Amino acid sequence: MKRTGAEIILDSLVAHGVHTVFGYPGGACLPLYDALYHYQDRINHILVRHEQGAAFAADGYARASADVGVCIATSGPGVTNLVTGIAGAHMDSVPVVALTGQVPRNLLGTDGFQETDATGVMLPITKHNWLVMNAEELPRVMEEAFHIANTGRKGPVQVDVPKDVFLEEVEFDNFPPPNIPGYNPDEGMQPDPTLVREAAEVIHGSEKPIILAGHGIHYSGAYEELLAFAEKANIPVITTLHGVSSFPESHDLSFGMVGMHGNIYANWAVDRADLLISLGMRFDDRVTGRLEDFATEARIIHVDIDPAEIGKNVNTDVGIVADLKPTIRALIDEIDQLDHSPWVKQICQWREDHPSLAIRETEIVLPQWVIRQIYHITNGEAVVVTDVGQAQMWAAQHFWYDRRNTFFSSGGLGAMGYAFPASIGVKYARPNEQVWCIIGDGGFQMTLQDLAVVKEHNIDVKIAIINNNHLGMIRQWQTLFYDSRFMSAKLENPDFVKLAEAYGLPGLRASTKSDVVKVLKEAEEIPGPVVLDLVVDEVEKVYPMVPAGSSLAETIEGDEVEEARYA
Ligand SMILES: Cc1ncc(C[n+]2csc(CCOP(=O)(O)OP(=O)(O)O)c2C)c(N)n1
Repeated sequence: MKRTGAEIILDSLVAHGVHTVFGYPGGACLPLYDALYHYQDRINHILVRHEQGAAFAADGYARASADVGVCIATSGPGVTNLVTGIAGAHMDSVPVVALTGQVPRNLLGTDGFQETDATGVMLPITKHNWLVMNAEELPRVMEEAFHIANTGRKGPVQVDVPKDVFLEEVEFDNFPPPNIPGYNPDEGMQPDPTLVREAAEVIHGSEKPIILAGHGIHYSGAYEELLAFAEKANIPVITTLHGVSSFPESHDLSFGMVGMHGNIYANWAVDRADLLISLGMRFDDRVTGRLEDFATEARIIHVDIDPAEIGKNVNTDVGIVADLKPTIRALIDEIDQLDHSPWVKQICQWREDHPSLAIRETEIVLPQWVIRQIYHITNGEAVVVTDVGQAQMWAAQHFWYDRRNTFFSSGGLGAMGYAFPASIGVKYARPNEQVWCIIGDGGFQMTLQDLAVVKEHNIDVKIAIINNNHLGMIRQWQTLFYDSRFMSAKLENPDFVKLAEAYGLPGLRASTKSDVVKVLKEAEEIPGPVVLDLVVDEVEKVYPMVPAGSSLAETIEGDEVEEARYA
């Protein structure tokens, strides 16, 4: 059968169950858009208002589903606009296929109009990429693209296609199964039984163990296993930022998040543990604090799908390269029913004495209090997508996640502007769930143009701007580490309510506690997107905090000056 390059690409999307893609057209990919015209019954194309939003939305879609997210951009500025989103997906191991148009083959290398070395630009931030010089290659390349993106340690890939290759007609029968020499990720990869026995022995010898749960729990879907393992071994569970919502936070063994803004008792527990069982996490510096002083008394069992992670940042006593699900199952079989109640009690005592998540009683609207209200008003059932900065950390700390895979954030890259477009992708992946975008006034202004998108498609995303009229995290760092020399931390903001209205959306503002509760309730009742301008205290800081370069043991809880202000 004769098919054009563009048709082969779209057939591939359909074959992979992709029903929604996020993109922006341009000259080099117009033939792909022309083909899309005929696929509208099978593929829903969401026209974002900036390509960065397409990459973020594809990322959100992928994280919230078990599928690959797809974004489309044209050559030159289109592809360079994708870069931040793709870099974020790469850092956070999110499966995304970026389809990019390229100048026609005869113009390659001539500095043609809108020519960029797109595969060169994307090379370090994709798991793999291809410049497809012949439409005959497309069936193989598309299969490989989906396969590589969504297997092993997942990640973004890019397929760069010259304009005339989209148009080229070739004989096409079917998509060949991927066959990539040297790339054989074994899905459901079983752990080495000897290593599992070794790990079990180490666990049996430990008195103060901690489970550190990371992003890998979500990717492996190892929720039941994590729960059963923690309960059988009676081991406290502490998560990384990406591990949030992998273990029910109301569970007796849950002690929340570790790291730069982790709970002080969680940080102390990791600091003083004699064993860390690290599951699908990568010892990022935001987790470990000063590496030399990280968990110095602990032996380390590290399970990860990516062999490159074992021993990368910390020395490992038992390193297991495998899928978490079968590995945790094997560990459950191998260990005895254990009792670590003195250790659990000790951490509970720290929590009682140092309640990191307690919120001060104040007249003024504290941002963390607002997050808690969102939790209550949604009955804890919202899917939360956060941006980057203070609001991100408060959302991770003060919304309690009992439901699986309900917290999404730009963790590794920490890209402001992520949350709003990503929440659009999340909503397409989970149409029946309430999606809340929690974002700072700074971050919202990076990608707010997609208000047009949520209006156009009536995408029911609640946008909660935690508005402190500042780049809050910058102000916090300038206060703490630059003697309060505030440089470019204050924001002159637009009227977000009028802005919402200009886009044809409801906008609600609240600057008192009672109004916050009122507008959150109103937002819940509106069957569609809403912009909430939640005006909060301008100077509140995120605590606890491990100052950059300090160790987890040096976590600070708050400062007396702050406490005195509210006394
Ligand atoms: C694209 C990008 N630029 C700059 C930064 C550095 N940065 C981290 S947090 C932050 C302030 C965020 O301010 P806002 O979005 O208002 O959120 P807040 O911290 O006030 O909650 C900045 C500038 C970043 N993370 N991403």
